Formats: sequence, structure tokens, C-alpha cells
Amino acid sequence: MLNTDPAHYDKVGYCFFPEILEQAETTALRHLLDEALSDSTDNLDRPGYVGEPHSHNLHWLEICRHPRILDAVEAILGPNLILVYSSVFIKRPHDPTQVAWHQDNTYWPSVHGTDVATLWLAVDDADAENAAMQIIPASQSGHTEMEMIPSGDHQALHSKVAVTPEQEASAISLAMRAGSLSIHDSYILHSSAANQSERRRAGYTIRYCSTDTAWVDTDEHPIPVFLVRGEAGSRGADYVDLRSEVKPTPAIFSKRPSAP
Ligand SMILES: O=C(O)CCC(=O)C(=O)O
Repeated sequence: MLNTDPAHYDKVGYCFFPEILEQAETTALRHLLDEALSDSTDNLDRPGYVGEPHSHNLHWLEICRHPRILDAVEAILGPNLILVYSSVFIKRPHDPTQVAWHQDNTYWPSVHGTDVATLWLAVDDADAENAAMQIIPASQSGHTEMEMIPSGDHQALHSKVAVTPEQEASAISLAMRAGSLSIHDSYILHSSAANQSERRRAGYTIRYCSTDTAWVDTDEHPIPVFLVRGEAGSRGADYVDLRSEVKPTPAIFSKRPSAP
């Protein structure tokens, strides 16, 4: 039974939110991905991965600012939210590519703090056969950074961490219908297997932080950081204001935060 109660998030490290997008919104999201995959100029950095589409495309950006999506993030991280990264992980039918056990935070040296979370939005239905993400509940406890080791062949990520057989046995599968989402702590151990089915499995991962405790060193961060809800705190001058009342135009993508 997956955890659906935000009150248990601190303990188990993840929360599942079923059917957050309406069917028409999910269909539009799928079209957006199909378009990105058919357009070689659209930041398709490597097969099976679309990096940071929200940093150059308003449609992807609006998904990251979607009110129901931000309500789910707020239920987990509180009201003051910045958007720091996003990417799409795609597993084509019979795609052998795996995502080895890892912690997200180790990939983000410019992001500081522990109130940092990944939202995984199902673009397609995901289940054990087509490589739904797996997580080890409560493995974020203590927020300890584990040693990264090379992950080997057929891997989407260059590094992994060593997981014990006991930990692996306690993993659960985040199977979900398209338009549903999960949110996990940036220190939780998670992975995904090869796709053994005839069906594609794509998930849009969006990374948020609470400005109450976490912050981004924007000199070291490759893309602008957007304030999407609430207050930016003492580092407000480093972030671009994109709260709901702001209507973004393409100019936003070249905007730098104003000097303090
Ligand atoms: O979608 C996947 O298979 C893996 C996603 C992931 O590891 C992540 O979002 O950090």
C-alpha cells in the first residue's frame, strides 16, 4: 500500500498523489513529449532523456507551475517553493536502460539543504513491467550522502550507490496511472529497471526546494531558478519571480535575477 498521506512523508520519504492531471491535460502532456522527441533541436541531449525542458519551453514551464501540482508540492514542502531542475526519463518498449540505485541530491552540488524533493509525473501508465520507479521507503532517514560508484553499462546515470540485499528486498514499486504523481525526498534511494514491455514509460521529473531551509547557489547552477510560490527568503534576489500572478513570456528564459 503506497503512502498517500503527506503527514507520513518525513518518516517514509515519499508520498503518492493519484490522478492529479485531468485526462485532457495528460493527453496534452503526452503530445508535448512526442513533439520534443520528434524535434532534434529540442534539447534531446541523450536518448531516453530530455533535459530541463522548462528552461526553454513555456508549455513545460506551465506544467511545473500547474496549481494542482504545486498544491501537492506545498503539502510536502510547505508554501515557499523554488523550481530548480526538470527532466523527462523515457523508457521505450524493450529499452534495456536502467536507472541504478541513487540519491538525487548527489547529482546537484549547487543545491543546498534537505527540504528538496523530486516530483515524478507519469506521462504514461507505469507498472512493474514497463519499469515504474522503485524506492526504498525511509532510506532518506538521517539525510546521509552515500558514496557514489560507477554504474556500468545500459545505465541512464553515470553513478550508483551500493544497496544491501535487505534494503533491495524492502523496495516498493511506484506503479501509477498517467496523470498521477509521486514526490520523493532528494536523499531517498530509488531506481528503475529495464522496460520489459511493449509499452513506453515516460515520467517528467520536476525538482523543487523549500526556501525556508534550502537554497541554490545560482553562480554554480546551470539554469535560472524560479520562485513559483510563496516567499524567496533572504536569497530572493538570486531567483526569478514566476509566482502565479506573473505571466511568463519567452523573454523569461534569458532573464537574470535583478541585482540586489
Ligand atoms: O524515471 C526514472 O526511471 C528514474 C527517475 C529518477 O531516478 C529521478 O528522477 O531521479
